[in-house]
Amino acid sequence: MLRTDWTLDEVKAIYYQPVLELVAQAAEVHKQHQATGEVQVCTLLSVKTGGCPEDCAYCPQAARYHTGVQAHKLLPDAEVIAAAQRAKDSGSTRFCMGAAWREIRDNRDFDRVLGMVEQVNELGLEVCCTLGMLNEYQAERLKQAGLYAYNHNLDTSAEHYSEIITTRTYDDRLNTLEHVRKAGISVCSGGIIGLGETDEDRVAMLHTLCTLPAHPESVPVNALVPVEGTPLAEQPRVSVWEMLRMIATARILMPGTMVRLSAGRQEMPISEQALCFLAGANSIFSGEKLLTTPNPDFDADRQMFDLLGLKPRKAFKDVPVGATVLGKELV
Ligand code: SAM
Ligand code: DTB
Ligand code: SF4
Repeated sequence: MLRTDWTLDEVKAIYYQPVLELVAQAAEVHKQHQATGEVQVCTLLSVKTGGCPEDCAYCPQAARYHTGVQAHKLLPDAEVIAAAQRAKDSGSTRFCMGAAWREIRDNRDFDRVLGMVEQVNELGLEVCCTLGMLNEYQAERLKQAGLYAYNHNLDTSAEHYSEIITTRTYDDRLNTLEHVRKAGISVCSGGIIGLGETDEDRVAMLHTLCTLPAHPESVPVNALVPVEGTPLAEQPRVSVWEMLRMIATARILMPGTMVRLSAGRQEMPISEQALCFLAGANSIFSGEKLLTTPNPDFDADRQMFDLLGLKPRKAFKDVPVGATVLGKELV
């Protein structure tokens, strides 16, 4: 039922349908496999900002671009836990800590992040981290500390990757995902559109995601937030039709996965976001900042939920029907 043997032609046939047909098909799959009407509210916190040695062309945190992002070292534990508690009190059920690292290193900072993971987990939140590349042993330590999910995006297609990032390879990315999977941590991996890639690149990225040995439990779809000072600052904003194509195709290919409408909501009217939920998105990031860029706050999102009759989704529900994931009960 959850297919990992999709061919590229099959993915193309889905993706290139007239957009409303595609959305209608995705809405059908969404209804069959997911609790429509529920959207998970997640919150991000940049626990270590800026000064990153990588050259990701979209990223305001790369040291080599001058973006005006206020860099800071790893935040004190108390500050992070207080932010997690505030997120929980505002209705968030997943808390993702991001660090502008190329990779995890076995040092004091990593030990401190492990302590943060433990404490956020104790709050009853799905705790997620995005800390760059990691090895098997580091993934194991995160798992032991209580990490629920790890985010590591493919970002774009293998073909387009070197146009966007030269300081690491697509295979590095895939290896990290393998280590996360092997440690029994829930995999969160998706991409960004609006980087100057073609539709073929978008199709290829979706194909890579849905033919991994197991579907990621979570696939974030980000629209590029163009940031001044980065090489992609002048990229035109992506349209809702492009977001819909990505979200709907992801939903059809990976019916059991949480598809997350991620970066790019700040400029999206509620009507456009509603279409994304119809097409299969069932999660948002809420709170006035993503990692470094503005995002709708909890109040704005609460109003949107009221208007659309959406319910916030409970924690620990991203278990594909018909599969045992992380040893949890099937829903
Ligand atoms: N440094 C780690 C890494 O790259 O894996 C973790 C943090 S990094 C900022 C997490 C993800 O944020 C990136 O993989 C990318 O998909 C997304 N991202 C960063 N800047 C973005 C932007 N301007 N617009 C949309 N998404 C962005
Ligand atoms: C993801 O796919 N999107 C989030 C989360 N995973 C880490 C990050 C979006 C960052 C947008 C740019 C910024 O705020 O710095
Ligand atoms: Fe560094 Fe991550 Fe930004 Fe790339 S996306 S520059 S690795 S913080």
